[in-house]
Amino acid sequence: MALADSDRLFGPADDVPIALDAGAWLLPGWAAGQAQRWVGCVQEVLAQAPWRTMRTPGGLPMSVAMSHCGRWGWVSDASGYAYSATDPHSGRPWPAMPEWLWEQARAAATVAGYPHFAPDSCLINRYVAGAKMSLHRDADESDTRAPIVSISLGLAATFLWGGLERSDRVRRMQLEHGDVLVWGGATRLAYHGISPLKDAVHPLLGSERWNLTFRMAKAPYGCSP
Ligand code: MD3
Ligand code: FE
Repeated sequence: MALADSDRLFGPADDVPIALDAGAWLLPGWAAGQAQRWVGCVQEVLAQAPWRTMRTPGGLPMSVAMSHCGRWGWVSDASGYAYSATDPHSGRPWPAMPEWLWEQARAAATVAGYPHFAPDSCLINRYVAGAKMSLHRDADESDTRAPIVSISLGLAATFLWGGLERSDRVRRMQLEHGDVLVWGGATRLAYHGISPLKDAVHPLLGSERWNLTFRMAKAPYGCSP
């Protein structure tokens, strides 16, 4: 999010989460210092599961390209949305989640007050100019007591943040390179989306924005490591 350093009570390197709402926390720029390593991990995954665009159940191609790692990958096709243990493109299991990614997601969740976060799914989204994500809820996970941890890399985007009803007022906020957000509690089932990405150039990712979302797709929250 666009916070000037002078607006921060603590420097960006501190593990001090900012409360956005009940259960929702922002760690501004938390991933920026090791962005190279995040990118390297994503590239490792992409070598096994390349970017692809899926179709909505209605048959429209999505503008966001996706890949996955971890045990479960989110898939969308004519039969609906589901978590799948295999990549429909290769027929093989999804690439394993690099251990470093798992640890980072877990550390971010712990800082935000969710110490039992043990993600079994990581969705990787790629936005190019014009790509967007319409207002939706993430409700395909089996235990929504677990938060979702999201990491933004590359170009900044306008995040649309609504309420529990589709008709609720929508707030806008900028998600910047390195921002980490933890969505739990009452916000876990809030409507949200991304405005069409503006054309620009980022030093690390060029004309792209990547977003990683770590989830507990199937595991119950609270009894894991
Ligand atoms: C708020 N991705 O993949 S990340 C998605 O930037 C998704 O690619 C967006 O929405 C992106 O489902 C937004 C931030 C995010 C993720 C999950 C949430 C915000 C959330 C779940 C509940 C509330
Ligand atoms: Fe979402």
